[in-house]
Amino acid sequence: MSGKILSIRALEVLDSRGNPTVKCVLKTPKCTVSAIVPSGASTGKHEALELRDGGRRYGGKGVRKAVANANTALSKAITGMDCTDQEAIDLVMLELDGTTHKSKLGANAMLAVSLAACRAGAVHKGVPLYEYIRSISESETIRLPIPQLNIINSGKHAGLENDIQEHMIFPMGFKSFSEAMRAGVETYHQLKAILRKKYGAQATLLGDEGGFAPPIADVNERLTLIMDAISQAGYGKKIKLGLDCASSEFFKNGTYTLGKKSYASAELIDVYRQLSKAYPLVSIEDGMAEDDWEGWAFLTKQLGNRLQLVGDDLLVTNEARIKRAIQEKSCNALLLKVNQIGTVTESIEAANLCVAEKWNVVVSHRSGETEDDFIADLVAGLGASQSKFGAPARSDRVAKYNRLLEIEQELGRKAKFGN
Ligand code: 2PG
Ligand code: MG
Repeated sequence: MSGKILSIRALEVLDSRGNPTVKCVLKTPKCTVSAIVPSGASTGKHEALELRDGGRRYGGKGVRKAVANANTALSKAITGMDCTDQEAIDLVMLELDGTTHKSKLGANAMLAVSLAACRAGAVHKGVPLYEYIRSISESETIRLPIPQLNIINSGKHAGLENDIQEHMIFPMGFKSFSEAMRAGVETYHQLKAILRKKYGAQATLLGDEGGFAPPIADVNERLTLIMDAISQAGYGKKIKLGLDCASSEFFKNGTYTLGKKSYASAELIDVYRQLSKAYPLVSIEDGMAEDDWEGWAFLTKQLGNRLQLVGDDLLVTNEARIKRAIQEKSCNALLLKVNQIGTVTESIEAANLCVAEKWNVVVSHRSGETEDDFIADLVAGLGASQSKFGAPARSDRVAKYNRLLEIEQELGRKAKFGN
């Protein structure tokens, strides 16, 4: 049956923070599929534009303009195209927008269409979405990722300033995704028990990504509690640690401020070095701010041989910035967020660029998510070695983990996992 796109219809729906976002429903003769766009809070300033309405409605966060763009200009251009031609669809949208940051039509409008088209493409090819993504990305293999689980939330995701944003566990010493998940979840529950006992039930309230947001100012204390949870859950050396510092959020006028202390780039790198000596830290994301290229190069020179250094706000899933980072040896891993760039094709290109460089690729959610589990198929289809989908709590996060568990079961003994 023809893969001709019969119609696309966009609408305004809500994300996990109760903010408006764009959903797209796409029809072909064979299927009706949909996709919903996520949204960040600690957003990088070089990300593609998330078009919001401004004004009073939803505190300015309405997406009626983006929805209208999808329903008029994009619909007109895309209707009649073949849903199995992802590259052509994305290219038409890019040309129609014509700006570097998708500021005319909005990356949220374009991504909703792009994701929905990809889902329809899989249906028409008669394969699971992850297999379809594997084929269009020409990735070597389907793989289940090591899940980075953000179990203590702070910074913007917990209403705080001048703080490290995410404290993650990396269940690495396991044979399968489901075993890694189980260990991560048991550690999460153990941490909850520890926090409740030590600080009371209030300390177990959750931040935006489902991790706990206890009133503990010191990062050492947080990591020590996580280590206690790992050991009490019985996982000793099998679970490692990672941080997303989201340092663009605490960088101003050339200085980083953590709590009440200020640091130059080199001093902050020393803090990271100390942390990596005191704890089994394997990964630091956004250790330096989005435009501190010098700081990034120094960080990588100092710690890049023993730590995974992930570029999020630095790279914004953008080919040009990734190329510069490769050239300047700024980091050694990519955080891939589809809404930072706005199309499936560009996301795949960003991943492939990094794979060719032997960088790790971490497929990531946003702090504002929905029930859409597209990124689970994306990480598996790209064969990327890691996912970052938050804590194992709240349906907006768990939807992705549940989809990965389903993919693992579907693949059976063929399922590859981790590196
Ligand atoms: C990050 C993300 C996801 P946000 O900084 O990596 O955890 O947060 O979506 O708020 O940018
Ligand atoms: Mg980040």
